[in-house]
Amino acid sequence: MPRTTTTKTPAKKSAKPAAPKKPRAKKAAPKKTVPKPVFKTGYVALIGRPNTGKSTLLNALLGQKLAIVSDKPQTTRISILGIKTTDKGQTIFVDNPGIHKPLHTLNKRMMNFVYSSLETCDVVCLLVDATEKFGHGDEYVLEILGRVKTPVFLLINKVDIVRKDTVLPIIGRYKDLFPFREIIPISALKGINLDILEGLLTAALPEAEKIYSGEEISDQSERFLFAEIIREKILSYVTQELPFVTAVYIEAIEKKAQAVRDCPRNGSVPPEDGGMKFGETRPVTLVRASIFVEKDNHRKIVIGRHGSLVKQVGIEARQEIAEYVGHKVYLDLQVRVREGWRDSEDVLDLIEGQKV
Ligand SMILES: Nc1nc2c(ncn2[C@@H]2O[C@H](COP(=O)(O)OP(=O)(O)OP(=O)(O)O)[C@@H](O)[C@H]2O)c(=O)[nH]1
Ligand SMILES: [Mg+2]
Repeated sequence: MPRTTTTKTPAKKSAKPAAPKKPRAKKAAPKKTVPKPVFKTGYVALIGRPNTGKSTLLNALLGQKLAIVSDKPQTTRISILGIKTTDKGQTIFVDNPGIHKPLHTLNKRMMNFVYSSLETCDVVCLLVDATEKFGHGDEYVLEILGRVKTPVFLLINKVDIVRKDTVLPIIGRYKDLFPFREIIPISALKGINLDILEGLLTAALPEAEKIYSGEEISDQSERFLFAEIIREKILSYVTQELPFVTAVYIEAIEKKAQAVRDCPRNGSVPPEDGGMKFGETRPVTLVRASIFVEKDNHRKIVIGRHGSLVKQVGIEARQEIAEYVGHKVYLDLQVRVREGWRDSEDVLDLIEGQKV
């Protein structure tokens, strides 16, 4: 790491023996003033090329899954806040879409999230992938950072899967290209050096009162989270252009009380209704969602053979949503063609509107 730590050396003792102290007149004891603990608050923008691990890092720093993750580029489309409050401060991490050259209106909007995050943050964390070669995309990112006035930390991510001797040359290259405040090799997935990162970030933030209450951890709605969970499951099964042309829109969420009426033969209540009596009610959540694709052949792929793909997506998404709400969930998924939705302001407004 290029960071150098300075340790204070104790002041040299004088060779002369100290003169005996004269007795002093008694003074009134000064009032003890307890220094107010310093509280640091601010926004930290997580930026970088697609797939460098920004969302993985957000989840690791917050200790829970807030953002979806996939091995496909451009997974994150809308910025998400992860708010971490401790007795030392409140760090508001902003997970952003990956920096790329935008071709569609969707991508221009994604890049606008990055630009506004760079304008409003107190510290920027630029994530780079230690397993990837430096290229034009990285030059483009540094060009954008050239316009930023705030301190920039370079986080060399995924060091858990590279040889140790590959990290130093990466540091050397980046050091010559940009005046980074800190350079830290990390692994978002394995939690390597994240405590060091957090300490340095808190130190770099301004002294300020908290912005969000201590209980808030994110700015995303339940509706947006459900849409993202469904999209994450789709991303894990599709390839080629499919990840880019798929969007999820939650049509409706209904919370209901359902009676426990399915009486199994042995007379005991079903396991998910444990502790309940027949006739009692349990909460259930009904989610109706549309999966948008651009063409009919996309629709066929997402549905899969005899509906197998969308069924599997449904099973996995339902399970995760049920874990989140803590009770039974019914999920209805429909795959619909919305030609050119990536350039339709109306559809994009609809999808983005789910976040609030
Ligand atoms: N081995 C390893 N893999 C990682 C690490 N961090 C992230 N990944 C993987 O890298 C892939 C991309 O991770 P994401 O967190 O979705 O990346 P992102 O930067 O948010 O991507 P976009 O949203 O597309 O910009 C996933 O397969 C992660 O599991 C890491 O520290 N080590
Ligand atoms: Mg992401």
